[in-house]
Amino acid sequence: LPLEERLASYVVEGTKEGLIPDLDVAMQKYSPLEIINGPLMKGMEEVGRLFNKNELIVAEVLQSAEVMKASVAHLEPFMEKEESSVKGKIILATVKGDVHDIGKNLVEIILSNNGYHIVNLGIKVPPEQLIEAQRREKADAIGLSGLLVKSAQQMVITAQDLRNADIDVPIMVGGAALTRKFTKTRIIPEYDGLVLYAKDAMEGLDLANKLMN
Ligand code: B1M
Repeated sequence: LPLEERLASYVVEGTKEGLIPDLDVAMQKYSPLEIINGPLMKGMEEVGRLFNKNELIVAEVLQSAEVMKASVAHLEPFMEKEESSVKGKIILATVKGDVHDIGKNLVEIILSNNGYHIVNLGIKVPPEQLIEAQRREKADAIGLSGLLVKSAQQMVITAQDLRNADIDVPIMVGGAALTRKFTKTRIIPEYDGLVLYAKDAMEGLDLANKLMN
């Protein structure tokens, strides 16, 4: 198989045998982010498709997630870093009921490589925990991630709870369950602060930079 297809197939097959040497070869041709957003994401999309058709079980999807995480961990030291003073503090969380964290952790890497101090609260984070963290950390923005359809609704609830706790810092939302339209029609009316949608981690960085300026 050509290199790009091999990279996608590590994710689909959930195997790490040969992965690291191939990542190193790929880095002679592509940037770390191009590798993640290209062949590795393509593999993940295929995993999602097969899982949807019941051709993969959760345990196998977990193996694929491990390959994705190992790849990101290997590529991370080679990503471009901006040596700057801290531009701002951002809390990140995957919303209550949702365990998907690969995308959120990618957002953390991109933001922290570009001058942001990140407080990553992890997965299945209930609104109360976010409220407590915001009171403690006084972050400049809160980032919510979610991949399940029900996570979109959970973001609305979270935004309402934050508002009821008198929090109005900008919220950035992202994850496969959402679209740009969602933030316009669903979250904004529920929240006093800005709610911005990022389709991927780089767009998340652009939004953060705009917010801080
Ligand atoms: Co699950 N899963 N999963 N899963 N899983 C999906 C999301 C699904 C679409 C698969 C499918 O059926 N086709 C489906 C959701 C269906 C729906 O709700 N409509 C699904 C399901 C059903 C489930 C379970 C319910 C399965 C079960 O148990 N029966 C279960 C849910 C458990 C729960 O959450 N309570 C479950 C579990 C799992 C695993 C644990 C096995 C594993 C996750 C491991 C982990 O994250 N640690 C897993 C995986 C890997 C997937 C798929 C295959 C891949 C997700 C992924 O990591 N993508 C996924 C199908 C798919 O998306 N193709 C699927 C790579 C990642 C880099 O992309 O997270 O989208 P993503 O992040 C992107 C952008 O969205 C954006 O930036 C990133 C790229 O730069 N982004 C942000 C994300 N967050 C952001 C935040 C921002 C800004 C941008 O600002 C704050």
